Amino acid sequence: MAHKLPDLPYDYSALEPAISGEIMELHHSKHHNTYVMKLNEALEKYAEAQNNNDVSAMIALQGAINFNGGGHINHSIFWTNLAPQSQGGGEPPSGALADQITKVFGSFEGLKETFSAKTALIQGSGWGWLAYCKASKSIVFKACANQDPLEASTGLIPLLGVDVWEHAYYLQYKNVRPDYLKAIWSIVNWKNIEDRYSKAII
Ligand code: MN3
Repeated sequence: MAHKLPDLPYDYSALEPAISGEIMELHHSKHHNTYVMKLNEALEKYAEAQNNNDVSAMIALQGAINFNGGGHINHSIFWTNLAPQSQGGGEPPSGALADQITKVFGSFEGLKETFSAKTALIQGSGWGWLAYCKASKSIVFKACANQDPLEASTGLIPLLGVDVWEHAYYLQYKNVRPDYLKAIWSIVNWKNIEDRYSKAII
């Protein structure tokens, strides 16, 4: 069963001006699609290695599965974490999640400031995450390098992921990652994050 590139729940240009249509089209149809294709290739080889009982070959494929599988998982979350303003993008969270944000970060503004500042500092390529920690029953910020998938790497449950690979912003924001991180709050789909939070806390 091959993995497939999921459709975006909005048009490529629907997140403008925060993220340009050009970036969204390349990011989804080229970058994410490549992760999906390479994940499928790696999983085919993995199945072959399993058939041959070739443990060495299976181990050698772990890196490709982590990178491309992580890329597929991360982007699939990211697209649904965003929404055009006409579909609620940028509207602040409410209910239990809003209460949790105030408890942990002082306020919604405090969360945005902390998240943006820590994500801006990620060296090289990676992702900033707002996550749920089952052990502490609390939301936390976590940075991940490359395409390391949050839950498989840390046990934390992903709520909001922001991609800070240069392909996510460079065509529009050049080297100024903080400007991208400031603009993205105008298109964050807090309804999606509330849904993820309500499932995570069960
Ligand atoms: Mn990306």
